Formats: sequence, C-alpha cells, structure tokens
Amino acid sequence: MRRMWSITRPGLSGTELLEVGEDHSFNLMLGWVVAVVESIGCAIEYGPTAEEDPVTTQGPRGHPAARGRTRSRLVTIAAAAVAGLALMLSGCGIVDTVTGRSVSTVDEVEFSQELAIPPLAEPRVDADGRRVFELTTQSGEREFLSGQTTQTWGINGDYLGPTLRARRGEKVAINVRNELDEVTTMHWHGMHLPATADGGPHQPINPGETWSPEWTIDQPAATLWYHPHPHGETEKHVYRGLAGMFILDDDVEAALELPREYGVDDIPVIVQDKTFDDDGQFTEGDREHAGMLGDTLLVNGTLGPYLEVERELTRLRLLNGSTARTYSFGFSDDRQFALIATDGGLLSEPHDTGRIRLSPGERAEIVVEMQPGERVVLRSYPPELGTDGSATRKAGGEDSFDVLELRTGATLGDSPPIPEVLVDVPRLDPSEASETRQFELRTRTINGQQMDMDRIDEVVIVGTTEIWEVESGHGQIHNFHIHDVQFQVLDIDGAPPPPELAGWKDTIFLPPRTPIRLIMRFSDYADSSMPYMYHCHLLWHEDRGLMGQFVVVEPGQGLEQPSLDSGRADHDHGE
Ligand SMILES: [Cu+2]
Repeated sequence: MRRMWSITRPGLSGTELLEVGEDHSFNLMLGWVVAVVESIGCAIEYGPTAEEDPVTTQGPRGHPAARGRTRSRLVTIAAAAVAGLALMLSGCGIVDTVTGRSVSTVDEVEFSQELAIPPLAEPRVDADGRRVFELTTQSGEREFLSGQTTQTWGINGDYLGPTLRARRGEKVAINVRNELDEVTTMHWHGMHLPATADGGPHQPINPGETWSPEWTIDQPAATLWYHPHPHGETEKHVYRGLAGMFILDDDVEAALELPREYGVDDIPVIVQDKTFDDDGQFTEGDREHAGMLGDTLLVNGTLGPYLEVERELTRLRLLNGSTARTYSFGFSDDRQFALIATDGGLLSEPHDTGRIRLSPGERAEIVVEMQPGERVVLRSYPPELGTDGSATRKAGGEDSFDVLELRTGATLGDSPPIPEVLVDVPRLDPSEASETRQFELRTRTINGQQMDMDRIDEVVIVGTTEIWEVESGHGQIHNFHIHDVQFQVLDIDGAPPPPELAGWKDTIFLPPRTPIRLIMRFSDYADSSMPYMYHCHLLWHEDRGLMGQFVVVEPGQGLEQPSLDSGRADHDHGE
C-alpha cells in the first residue's frame, strides 16, 4: 500500500497535501522525525492518506460528489517546528523528499552527439496492395554514457523503433513480433482504426508470437506514434525504449509548400527524460506526483544531441515520448517559430509563438527559421502546470532542459515561405452532440473507478457526435487521451481554446480543477465486442487505474463480452 504523509505547512496557499512516495531514506528517517516532532509538541500523522484512495477512503465516491476532499487526518504544525525541522533535516535529503527538487540542464549540455534520425521503415507492398511493415520488440543495450552499457528495449533495434509512414487511403498491415520475455502490445496512438487493430490491453502479444493488425488509413496527414499498451505495464515498456513515430501523409498536406524531406528539413524529435544510476542503467521506481521524472534527456535516443541544419526552414516533429514529464518547448534566444500542426494534423493557419507545451503523448509540428553561421538551442522552459506550491515542483513545473542544439554552416539552402493558410479544419458543432459525458480524474480513478478489463464504462452509438467534459478533480495534473478519434476543444473553463489547442487533438493536458469540453465524432467501426480506451497518458497514472473502456456500437445493438481471451495475468493497481 502506498504510504503518504499529510502535513500542513505555513507559507503555502491554504492546506496542502504532501504525498510522499516510497523513498527509503524517508522511511528510515520517519521514526526519528516523529520522535523529534512529538518532543516539541506537534503531531505528524504518517500512514495511508484517505484522499482519493479507493482502498482507504470511506463514504460516497463518484462524480461529481467526490469533490469533497477527505482531509480529516490533516494536522497542523507550527511554523517554528517546521522551520526547525527543515534546519535539522536539510543535510539528510528529507526536505528534498517532501518539497521536491527542481532540475535544470540549461547551459550544461555538451551537444557532442549528432542527433540520430530513426530510419524510415521500408514496407513491402503485397499482392493485395497492402503496405506490410515488420516490427519486432526486443531487448538490447546501448552506450548512452561513455564507457557504460545501458540495458534497453527497442523495436527492430536496441532503442526506439523505425519511423512508419503511410498515406491516406492506403491499407497497412503490420506484423508485430514479440521477442521480449513478457507480454506486450502495440498501440497506434492517434490512429482512427477498428478496435481489434488498436493494440490496447485486449490485444496482447505473448513472447514469441506475432500480432498482425491491418486497417485503411483514413484521416488527415499527421504526426502519430506507436508504443506498447499492456495492462498495468505501459510505463515500463515505454520507458525502456519501446516507441516510434508514425507519420501520415495526404494530398492536402502534400500540396502545401512545407519542409518535408525526412531527416533533412523534416526532423522527428522524440523527447524522453531518464535517470541513469551509477551503473549506467535507467532507474525505475522513483516517482513523484506525475510519475518518474528524469534528470537527463534523450532525443531520438541521443544524449546531448546536435543537428546540422541545412535549409532556411526546418520542420521539427516534436513528440513528448516521456512517461510523466510535461515540457514547454522554445528556443534559447526566445525566437518565434511557427506552430503548424498538433496531434491530429495541420492547423488552419500557422501560429507564431515562442512556446509550446506538450504533456506525455502530445505532438506538435513547428517550423523554425535559421540564419547561416548560428547556433540555437531547443530548450524546455518551466511548463505552466496550473499547480500550487510543491505540487508544481513535484510535477516538474520548475524544471528546465537544454534539448537539442541546431547548428548552421556558412550557407543554407533556400526554403519557400510558410503558407499563410494551411488546411480547412471544419468545426464540430456542439448543437449536433447527442450525448454529453463527464470524466473526473483523481489520484487513482476516473469517475471514482479504477480500470477494469472486464467492465465497459461507456457505450457510444456509431455515427454520432459527443461532448466529453474532462477535468482533474484535485490539485494534481493529468492529461486525457482518447483512442480511435481526434477531438476538438470546445472550451477550457468556459473560454475558447487558444490557437495551439484549436486543431485536431487526441491528448490534452489537464491542469488541476479546470473543466475542459471536448467534442468528437465516432464515424464508423462499430464493434460491440471490443472496447477502445480513454485514459490519462501520464503512464504511471494509467497503470495505476486511470483508464476506462468504451465501445462503439450500432444503434440498438447490445453489448457482447469482449471476444478475446486477453491472456493477461491479474493486475494489481496497488503498489
Ligand atoms: Cu494522470
């Protein structure tokens, strides 16, 4: 059982719940802390905190009545006692444990490695005209740190996977062979496709087996990605290195004068944070509110990367492939760039900006202009999370990273200017919505329930438009990802979305206690026997139970039990 420490600290807005993880130093220190505090007349309660823990919370739960926060166990500690404690403990690391620790790698990255560009997968076209891709999940090792070998997982290689590419209207078939020693899956994030091809937890691939979904690409050009989605194990599989980009093309995008030469002026940028231990291995298990937050970035698996820019304009396809960390990307000299696309495709027009925030799973395509003979660093600035006090620090809201250095030589190739108009993004009409659903995310639940593979949470009628109201119902951040569909943001706390959230999205950041209304259309692929997922894409949260299942059915159609024997082991959402 997860243990938490509830304490009220002065100097912060109101009562603040501090959740302390399974830190060994913390546990070792605990008895001593309690003794000290009690000796000076205070009380600290240490134990399972009631808030939002379905194991320990008593009383009614659910949405939206569950908003009353159980804080009966909170105790107040005098300012003097805390100050004294802080002094006493400052040498022991416990203050860091309680308040969090910020990270900055700004001006500390050497940029000594050329950015790796994931190879483009080369499908064969079979007799039926299908583009057939071959992917194999496997374990491997790589020397990220000089002289140290890190154990990794990868797809067709040691770390990450090839970039898949297909065009609207094409039929794709993908053979995913699992050479790992454990069950995995492969999910096509952002893809509109039948639920049986989705690669969620109901499509397990056992060791040594091959799973072969196929579908027809039927959505706009976009930067999608793929990664495993095994029940309760997604964080581990992605963190160890299983992920890749999936670029979709179409005639509309192809007609625009945009940089699109892969690896030359159209660059995948997969950003992931890691922590290496003394032996050079990825550390797993040291988590804060959002999950595992690393202190070292890899871009496309490259540590300290630089890119030799060849043309005036470069398109960067940014993918937050991290398990927990939210970034706010910008450039070291604060130059403006053009945001041209978000998760599901191009915006209606370029949006000139200096920052783009991406939570785990989100993508953005940006175009940056360079001059000859310069260097500029793609940086992540402290992201605006909407949190207070230590919740900000513990969710990475004070962290900064140097991500990727862009370098130019004495000359640059010409680029045509970015078009002033991109694509038509038809607005979905809320008056056409036939259903409104609400989803409240808390520490381990959505609408008061943890993920259950055998429970269908929502039934959607094919061919209808729906509004989903999503909200983090407590003081911590989440995000929300819906399989199968791309959605539009209707409003955020009642206000229209900013330009960066006005296009097609499949994943959206949720600041605390901020209702966001999404609208989406479930156009086809009715299948009452196989659900799609919706979930928090902070992967530890997903694994802990912040996930639900929906089926898309024909009007009047009943529910069947999911037809697949998932072959899964029972999965415990606790620690
Ligand atoms: Cu979450």
